[in-house]
Amino acid sequence: DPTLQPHRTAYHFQPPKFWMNDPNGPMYYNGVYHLFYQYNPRESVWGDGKLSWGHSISYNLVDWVHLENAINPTDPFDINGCWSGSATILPDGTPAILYTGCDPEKRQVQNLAVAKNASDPYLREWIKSDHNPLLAPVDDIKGDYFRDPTTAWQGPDGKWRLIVGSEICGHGTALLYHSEDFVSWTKSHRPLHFSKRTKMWECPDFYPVSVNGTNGLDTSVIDRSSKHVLKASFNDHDYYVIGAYEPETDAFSVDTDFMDDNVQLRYDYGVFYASKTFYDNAKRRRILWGWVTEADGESDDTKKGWSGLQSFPRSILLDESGKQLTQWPIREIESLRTEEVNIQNKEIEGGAEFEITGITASQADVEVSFHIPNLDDAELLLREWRDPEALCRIKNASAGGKIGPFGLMVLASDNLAEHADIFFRIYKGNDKHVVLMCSDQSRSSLREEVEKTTYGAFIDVDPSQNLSLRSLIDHSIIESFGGRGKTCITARAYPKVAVGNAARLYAFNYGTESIVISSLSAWSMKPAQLSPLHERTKSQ
Ligand code: DQQ
Repeated sequence: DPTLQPHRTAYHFQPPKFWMNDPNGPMYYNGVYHLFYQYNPRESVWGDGKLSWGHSISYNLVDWVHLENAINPTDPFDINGCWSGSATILPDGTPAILYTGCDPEKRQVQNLAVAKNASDPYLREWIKSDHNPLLAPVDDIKGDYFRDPTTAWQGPDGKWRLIVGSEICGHGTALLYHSEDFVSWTKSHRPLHFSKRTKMWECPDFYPVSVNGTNGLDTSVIDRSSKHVLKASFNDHDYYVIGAYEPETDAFSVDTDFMDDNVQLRYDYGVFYASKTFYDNAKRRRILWGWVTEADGESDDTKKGWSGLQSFPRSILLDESGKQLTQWPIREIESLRTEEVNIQNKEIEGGAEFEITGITASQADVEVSFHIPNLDDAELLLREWRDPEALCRIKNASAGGKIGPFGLMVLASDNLAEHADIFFRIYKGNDKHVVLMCSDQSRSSLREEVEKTTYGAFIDVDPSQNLSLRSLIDHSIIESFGGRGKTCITARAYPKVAVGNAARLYAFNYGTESIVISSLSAWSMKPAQLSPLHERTKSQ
């Protein structure tokens, strides 16, 4: 009932109820997409961590059928929780899951489970290996710093490789293991990578990306012209580095390292954590899922009966520059679009806003492209404004400027007592213009007890070209993509008034210089179908 559940999403993945965190083992197998996830089947909080792997399947990555849990904490090697892990499809076609188990002493170990019956289209049953645990924390690995195995990849020698997140001597580390048979694994003396500038790495991910290509690459692909991405989750964010991987020696040399003084790359500059990619060989793309946590309180989550979303799946590619990734909602999302409004070549004068009507603003997909007629008068970027998030907090949407703030006001009430703002500001830097993207939730709810964080990042684009923004709005989540997916910011908002049909959408420009909307398209979104298996078979 939407009046009782105004913040439940319509097309972002959620289980029917209770707590969900990290996406686990996403894969495409025999025509079916699988998503597993960290799931507490008892309540809407992470609680004691005795989590299961929830399991849902889909034919289009939009509509989902919820199945029974795939893995539950029932054995000594996972009795205190079945934690995050990844899927690998073995050469004989067997889907295999490697996951972290928490043992009776709360030590973290790595376990294997395989699909009981690979010809069951839904892969409902999973058998844990008799050899579990496969990996235990030995030597300098601490028992509580050893988790989240990746999808394994095969080297030219035919051996499997995988990495596990860890912290060794206080440094975030991707431990590297080798195996001939997927069951017995040996730790390499040299980790794949580590960083003295970070602590524990959670949920590492490691995969090839093609240079100048429009397709994704399967995890084991060895292509001398490709680059590799290493992602690690720490400090509440998913950071990545790009580098060159040599499969013969397992040497990985990064272009710029984690927490570099000048460049720090993140998948998303808002709420987005413990993400994982998989290769979709049906459509030859690499797809990214990320956990988007709640920003309301635990008691709200208990009252709502649920907590946690997954981001809408994004396809992920290396940007033309080779220096960063770009992300874009997978095109299947377009099947949910219904009523559409279009605006072309509309000037927004400084200090103006206008409402975009004709769609359901609480459940929408909005794409807009701005043209900036005159860049000459851009304000100077001051030296002390190095931190984009801090700059977005000081220069929020109500702080006037010259070129910007301009952008969208979403989940807005009709008197603008509530609104979340996604906007740009253009500055003059040392040798070029600097584009700032902000997602400001500070006025997103009249409720006081919810977090209303403001996020921000610079986008590496040339503002003399059109500047684009896409926002996926879904009741309590706003996923925004600036510069065609160069900078992504996901935010949560819990409006009190601007819910359901009361929500409005505006475009605004509170700078002094005029801005032109070269084009804007906005769509109402149909709800995705998310249902348990038995309901689905009833209605078919
Ligand atoms: N969540 C899992 C861990 C992982 C963490 C436990 C990241 O495996 O390190 O629920 O959110």
